[in-house]
Amino acid sequence: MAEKGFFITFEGGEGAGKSTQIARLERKLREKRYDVVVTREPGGSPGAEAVRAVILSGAVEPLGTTMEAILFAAARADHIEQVIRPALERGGIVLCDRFVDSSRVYQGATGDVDPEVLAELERATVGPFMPDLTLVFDLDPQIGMRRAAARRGASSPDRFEKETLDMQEARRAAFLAIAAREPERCMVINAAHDPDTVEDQVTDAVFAALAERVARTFNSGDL
Ligand code: T5A
Repeated sequence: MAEKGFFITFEGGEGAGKSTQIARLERKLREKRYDVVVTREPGGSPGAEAVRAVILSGAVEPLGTTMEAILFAAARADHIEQVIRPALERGGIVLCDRFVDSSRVYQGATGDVDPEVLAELERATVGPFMPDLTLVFDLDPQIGMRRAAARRGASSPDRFEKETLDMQEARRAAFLAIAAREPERCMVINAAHDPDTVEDQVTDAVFAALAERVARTFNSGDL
């Protein structure tokens, strides 16, 4: 979308290693003097973080998945306006842990929210702010849930971590389906490898996409 900045999202199931790789990529980009903004969903702005606490506590669950989808979308609208849009407009690189594909998968594919409602929410909130690159972290959910449980320690699982293995398998398939449908935006990362090997895949994908952006901008005469 934003021809000035560059918007990268990280998607996938629970415990796939997104946060770990975002921290590594942030370091690498800063070393190269890029203006980097690291953020996450749900959350990322004060208003959206307040919504995050309510959703992940499970307090909204009894109101149904459509209400959850509306709240995720409301949080996203605030996050875009407060954090993502300003960073992209000044030419920064935004690294966002989850974004609209998580709504498509968690609330749509496995949440039974009417696809037309989801599409309308997406149109009203995301609009032109679709990511330039989405890295889909693909991992066997059994491994992901084990990793998430190890990281969580004694604290209790959140609203979505509690769900069944079948549900997590369906989400894995739904993320892969998005990647297959939108290959120009999405790149699948094999998240089963050790962190250094995953980092190599992420680095290659991101720097190739950045180089492609520079080449396109140069060819268009905007430089
Ligand atoms: N949600 C979100 C929706 O339903 N709809 C939406 O629209 C949005 C935006 C958010 C929840 O909200 C839902 C989806 C989620 O369920 P969250 O707390 O933000 O929840 O959690 P997640 O995004 O799911 O992130 P996690 O923290 O569970 O996983 P990460 O970030 O993918 O994994 P990470 O890096 O924290 O790693 C987990 C553990 O594994 C280790 C790490 O050290 C850590 O201990 N690890 C590895 N171990 C072995 N090999 C590797 N390669 C490893 N990489 C990391």
